[in-house]
Amino acid sequence: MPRPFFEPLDASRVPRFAGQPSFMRLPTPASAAGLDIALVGIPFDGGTTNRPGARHGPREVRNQSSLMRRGHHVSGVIPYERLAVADVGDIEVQPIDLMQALDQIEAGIAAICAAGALPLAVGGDHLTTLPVLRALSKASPGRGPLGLVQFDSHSDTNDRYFGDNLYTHGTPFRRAIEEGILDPKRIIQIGIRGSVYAADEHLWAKDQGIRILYIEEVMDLGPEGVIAEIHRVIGSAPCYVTFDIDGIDPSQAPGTGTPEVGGFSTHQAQRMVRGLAGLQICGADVVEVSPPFDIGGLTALTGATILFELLCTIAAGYPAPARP
Ligand SMILES: [Mn+2]
Repeated sequence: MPRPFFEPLDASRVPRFAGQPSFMRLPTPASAAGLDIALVGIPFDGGTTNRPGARHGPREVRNQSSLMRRGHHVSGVIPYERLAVADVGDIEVQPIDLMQALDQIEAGIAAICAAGALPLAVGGDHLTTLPVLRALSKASPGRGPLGLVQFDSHSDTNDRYFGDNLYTHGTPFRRAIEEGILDPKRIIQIGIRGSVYAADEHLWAKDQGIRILYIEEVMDLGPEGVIAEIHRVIGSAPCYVTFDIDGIDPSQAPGTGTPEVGGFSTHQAQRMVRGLAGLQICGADVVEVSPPFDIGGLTALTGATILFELLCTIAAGYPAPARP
């Protein structure tokens, strides 16, 4: 018998910044079959309007996620005892053609949904959330528009950039509302701040009924007040959770493309994510971690930690195993 030879991943198909080490040091099955939650990377930042680099996010979040232990120190939840969780790798997405990339990302998430698993994704820039939402919507056609919990310093509801470009990381939630995927009256945006292009930049979002919590209100309310407002806006119907790492203050998460000073802290972020327990979450992501701008892996570690918090928050809704 000849020995089996192995080839490196084909770099013309899977870009060299994609591929794995694995999230949370979990196994890396080829598909989501049999999983409850599929951790998945989306190494694409072609929607970035200023400083690119988030395409490198999944790999560095995987690296830093090796610091995560099994259990949550507050809830006691060990997600791996309650749910089948694994890292299904990166979605195969080429970095050149934006419209093709959106289709590739949607197809990758659709395969996870078809296997019956809930996607927990790591971007990539914030445009990657749009094809994730499209796939979730098509996977459950009778469900109706989703709610959205968005941690972010930007609303990402602008109309177009540099002429008539509709698809950038500043527009995904406007497109998702237009496409009927999101119910704007069940969207809450937490941590919005920073200089704007125009004084009425958020007018469209507010006119749709989006609840914008500017950072000033977030700080005045504190995590408990924000959590109460999230539950009031989202209610008991299904929702998606998207965590843009630039919602956190750049002193604690500098590795991102569009930092805005004056944000909430990592601790406040953790408290708010834990408060999502009880929501009917059908998918979630952490986006905009940009390793080229990072310092000592701090932002990737923050992204990995938020990913773990999301995982534990979702798992808290499932029964704990019986103890002997
Ligand atoms: Mn964003």
